[in-house]
Amino acid sequence: MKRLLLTGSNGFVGKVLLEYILTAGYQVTCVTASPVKNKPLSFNSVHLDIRNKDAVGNLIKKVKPTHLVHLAAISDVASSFSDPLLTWETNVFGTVNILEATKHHAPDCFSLFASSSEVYGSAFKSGLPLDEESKCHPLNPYAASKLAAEVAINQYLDSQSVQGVIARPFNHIGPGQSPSFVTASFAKQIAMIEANKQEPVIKVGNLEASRDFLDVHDVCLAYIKLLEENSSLRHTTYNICSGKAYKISNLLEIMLNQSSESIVVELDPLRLRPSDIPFAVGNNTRIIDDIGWHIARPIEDTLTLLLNYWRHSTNTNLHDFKS
Ligand code: A2R
Ligand code: GDD
Repeated sequence: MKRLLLTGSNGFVGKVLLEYILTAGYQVTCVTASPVKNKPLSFNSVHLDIRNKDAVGNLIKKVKPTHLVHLAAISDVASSFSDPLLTWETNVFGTVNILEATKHHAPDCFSLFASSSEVYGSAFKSGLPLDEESKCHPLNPYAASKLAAEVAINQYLDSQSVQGVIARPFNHIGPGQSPSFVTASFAKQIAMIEANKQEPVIKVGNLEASRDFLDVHDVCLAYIKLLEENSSLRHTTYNICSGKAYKISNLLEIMLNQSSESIVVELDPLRLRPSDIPFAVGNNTRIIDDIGWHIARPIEDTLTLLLNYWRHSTNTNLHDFKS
């Protein structure tokens, strides 16, 4: 029986990935930071703090996973600036706790570690799509902590017999993402305007930046493929990206065109960042060549789904996220 431990299962990606993991036939144990209210029947759920070495060790000793996906993290740049210590403790020491426990209690386990395209940082200033060999120059505590975690992971993979792979996903979006991220923010505001809950003015930050956007489902399908085809992987680090640059102003235009409201676009200086990477696009040759992953969902379709999700949420007051 394939036993999979999933950390961060309550997060944006975790909720989507869990469905794919269950469909793929794994017996799943989810790790959440806070207790789960309604105990599910289809998987086990445990709440613990990954910074707690003993709790992580005891869980891995008990479950003895054959596969592990480590998503739990402080995952946004703003939080990493406001609480860098928590970011480093969670993203680096939390990951080391998992590596240590796996090494001792589940030596045959194959682990997938979610890193981030943010690790490339100022290397993006080359203006070229970056591949996995590009030198990383992180520009914020989140990115630096993820790169430090990668250094630790690589050391365990190279010399301590731990088995695994590092994924570097680029911007992934979809329903369920916090509106602190750009496309969810735009979708929420348009939905609020349509529901007469916001004046017809959409507040935006830097519209000139370009990013490599992916549907969260395509990222999760890459994770599943990396897990399932782990014995044929030729590398330890994989970009998950489209290779295409999407300008933020173009995404906004696509979304505004889907609304019948007449909406004014207003620059909100608070949404501008002290330093913003103008162009962040990845090279996906490695993951295509090695496991044949490809993008199945055009980003335009994801934007439509996102907008409809926020229209539904706004009308039913399902969410109290701030934009
Ligand atoms: O704050 P919660 O209860 O929602 O839990 C978050 C969980 N988490 C932790 N779990 C256990 N012990 C901790 N000390 C701890 N700190 C945070 O990680 C949350 O459910 C999850 C992360 O979910 P999101 O913030 O929604 O991130 P997302 O977008 O799902 O990204 C998944 C991964 C992250 O490692 C990113 O850095 C990477 O993909 O790119
Ligand atoms: N959040 C936000 N809100 N960003 C805006 C806005 C706005 O109203 N208007 C323009 N932007 C611009 C930002 O300045 C940035 O250039 C771009 O939109 C994308 O911003 P985010 O969606 O916040 O994502 P990010 O690129 O900073 O980082 C995200 O993606 C990385 C790669 O997946 C984060 O999710 C990282 O944690 C992740 O690693």
